[in-house]
Amino acid sequence: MPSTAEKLQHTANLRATRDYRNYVDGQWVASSSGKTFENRNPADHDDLIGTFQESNEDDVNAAIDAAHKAYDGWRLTPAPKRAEYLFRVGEILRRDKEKIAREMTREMGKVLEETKGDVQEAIDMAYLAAGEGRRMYGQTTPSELPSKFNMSVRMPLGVAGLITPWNFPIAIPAWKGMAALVCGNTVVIKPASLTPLSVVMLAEALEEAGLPHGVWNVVTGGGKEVGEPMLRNDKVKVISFTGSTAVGRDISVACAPSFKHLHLEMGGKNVILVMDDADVDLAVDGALWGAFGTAGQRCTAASRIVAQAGVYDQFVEKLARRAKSLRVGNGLDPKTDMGPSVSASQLKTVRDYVKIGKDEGASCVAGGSPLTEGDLARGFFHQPTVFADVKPNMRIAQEEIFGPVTAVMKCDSLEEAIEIGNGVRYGLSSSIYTRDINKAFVAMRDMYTGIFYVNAPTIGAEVHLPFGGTKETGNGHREAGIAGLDVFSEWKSIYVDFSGSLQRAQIDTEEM
Ligand code: UN1
Repeated sequence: MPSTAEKLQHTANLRATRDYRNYVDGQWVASSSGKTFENRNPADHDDLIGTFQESNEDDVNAAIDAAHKAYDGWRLTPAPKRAEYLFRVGEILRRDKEKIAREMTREMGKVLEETKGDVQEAIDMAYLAAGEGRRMYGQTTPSELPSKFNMSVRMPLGVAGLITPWNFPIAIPAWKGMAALVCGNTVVIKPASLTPLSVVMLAEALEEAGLPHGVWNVVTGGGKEVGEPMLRNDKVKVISFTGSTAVGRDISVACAPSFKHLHLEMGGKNVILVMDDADVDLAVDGALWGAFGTAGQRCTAASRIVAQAGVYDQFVEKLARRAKSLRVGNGLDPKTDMGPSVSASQLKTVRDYVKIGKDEGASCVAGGSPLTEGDLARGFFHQPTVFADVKPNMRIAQEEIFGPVTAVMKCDSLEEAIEIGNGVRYGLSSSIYTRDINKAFVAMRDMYTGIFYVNAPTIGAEVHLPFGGTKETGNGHREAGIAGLDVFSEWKSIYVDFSGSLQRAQIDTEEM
């Protein structure tokens, strides 16, 4: 008898298991290593999605050479023309949204509604970048001298190396990729080894859109074998990485000697502040979605909540009750609220932190255990877990867990809530629930995070605003929005003197 997992996979009409290749210079090619690795469904490890190339330095260098060769042609293609390819990619992704989302749920685990959102984010980004092809504004500004014209324009950098994570397997590659391409760069992308198919599907869309060969290249494999050679290669002019702070630091060090441009988007320990005057039910809705959406595997996840004393007990009781009622299972099942952790090691991290929280003396008021009944034994499932009575200095309130665990703390005032909120080494996202507009504006001013929400959880960024964070979350850059173009371009200031004589700036100007 087929299991529920098998039945779901069957009705979803998923791709047959197969051997996937790298995409280099417009061709689907095998790695020179002759080796492959397996990609399995985190909700059902008996389900083999396919094998992918376990690439090496030679493969990476070949892809970089192809991107380098394609660069001049792409750079000199007018930006509105480049944008037309991206618009077509948006159309293709829109047509295939449901199909791509189902494959993504199978490879990453999050529920179908969320993987559809992930594809939608890639579509949004394709359209945003396509529109930008006809803008990409620089500045024109008067000169201090007569008969002289001043302006600034964006220049592309060359080959962009993208190293992307598994939690938003197509949205984040699209954030980086669409911005890189519209600016005129060519791309080599190394997808996370847990979710290579999503980036292969993105490459298929780019191929169908008719992108010139070599402009977009995909090389799958490990960080050491594929990522590191990218950092060493002088033809790569900019690296954009999303992942852990520890890996981001190593990348930063590796890029420093050659002054490679570098954009880092790293950890988060995001916080929701719930004030005494908040709509508590709304705050519970937000906390539930923020903490357990994507099984907590978002950089923006609401992994901390600070509730004011007057609503603390009520908030904890309601959140715990709602967390216990979430249905955990295969993300292809429409009845499922929350899918699995992405891998055995991610599940182990969750289990380790649950133990740490208990040992630290926090009260586990919901969840706290892995789920292994029936079909669930074939995946990496864990209960949605709520800790209460957490102290701000506990490890569960300081360290990124990247799983379905949230830590609730008590505070007496807005000032204390903000102090606790800012008291971590990360600064990606924060939010406040309050009906008092003054409190909302104080928190908006004083929370030192790159993203801030009022009466909404810490997740839910839209593609046309800058995305990124402060402190150890980032290195001062933002992606998405117009700000994302700054990572993949640099400014050229241009002065045209049409006076026919030598005019010296700062010197040949009349004193007032
Ligand atoms: C991430 O967590 O890495 O705002 C990206 C959000 C999503 C993007 C998250 N739109 O949660």
